[in-house]
Amino acid sequence: MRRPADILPSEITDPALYAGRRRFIQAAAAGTIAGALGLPALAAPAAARGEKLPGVRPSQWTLDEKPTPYETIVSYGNFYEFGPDKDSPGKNAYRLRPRPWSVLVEGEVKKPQRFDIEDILKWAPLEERTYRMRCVEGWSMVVPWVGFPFSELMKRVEVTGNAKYVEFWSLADPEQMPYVRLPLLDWPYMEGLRLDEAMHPLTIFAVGLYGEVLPKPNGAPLRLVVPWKYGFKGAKSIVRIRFVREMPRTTWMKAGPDEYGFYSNVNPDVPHRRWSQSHERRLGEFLKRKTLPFNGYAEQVAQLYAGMDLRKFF
Ligand SMILES: Nc1nc2c(c(=O)[nH]1)N[C@H]1C(S)=C(S)[C@@H](COP(=O)(O)O)O[C@H]1N2
Ligand SMILES: [Mo]
Repeated sequence: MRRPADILPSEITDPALYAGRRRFIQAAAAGTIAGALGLPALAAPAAARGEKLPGVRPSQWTLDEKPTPYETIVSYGNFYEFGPDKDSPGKNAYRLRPRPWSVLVEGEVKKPQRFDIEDILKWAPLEERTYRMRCVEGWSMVVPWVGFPFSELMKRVEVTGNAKYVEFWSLADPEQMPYVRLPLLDWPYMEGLRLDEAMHPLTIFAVGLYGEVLPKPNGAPLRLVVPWKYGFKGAKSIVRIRFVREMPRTTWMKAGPDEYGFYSNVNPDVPHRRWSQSHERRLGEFLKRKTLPFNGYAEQVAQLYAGMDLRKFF
């Protein structure tokens, strides 16, 4: 069958790539696949969709809000390795090759190791986590991620007592990512968390959305998701994780130290240097909404920052 040229290669999936296939068949037989969990039904999608992820369970951490349509999530966003515009990732990320893929975990750990994405998918307890996401630019969406707590990965490498922070490094391959040849940002893209933030149960590594493998524009095959922080904390297409003693100087801190702080908690009371953060536009909606402290997750995360001046530590 001929495929229209506008279908991203990312959406044409070789089933043999996914080691989870056997588990998928077992899960299907047991009736536990995502489809049986009442995932949102979709109108007929415009383009071919990704492969279903097996064994995805519902989560107590999920949000009961209407998800942003799949087409919007994959076609509007930031992924500067593929260009500077909101539609650049949707147009150009077909160049990304998310298989084979591995992630090196090193630094202050007893067992530094390289994880293959196929192996991660075998052991990771995948959950559907519908999260509210807020970009520092003032738009937001609701994304039904599929992912697992980052703490599950931490257990496997045995983080030492010296580790205070963790760095997340994205791929920077000019063959796949044309814009890393330009100095848009200090490549590779790097973000960081304090250790207690990294261990928080809301912090996940996403491997999918809408029950399917993660689309390339959203950071295939795996990316960080921290729902109470601005979207840029969620590094995409991660190849290296390093546990460290010192607070890292992240890509966005280097790009604008007075505009992007290390913490980057969603905070309607602390304006960006060039614009207010008090309101946001949910993609697909006309009227703006009030931005909530910690993006609505204050009850779960505010205690992480007890005693800190959040105007200073923005
Ligand atoms: N490697 C990399 N990760 C990135 C970015 C990027 O440019 N490069 N952009 C960030 C920003 S600013 C946002 S808002 C989110 C948007 O992606 P999403 O819509 O898939 O969450 O990705 C974040 N992660
Ligand atoms: Mo963003």
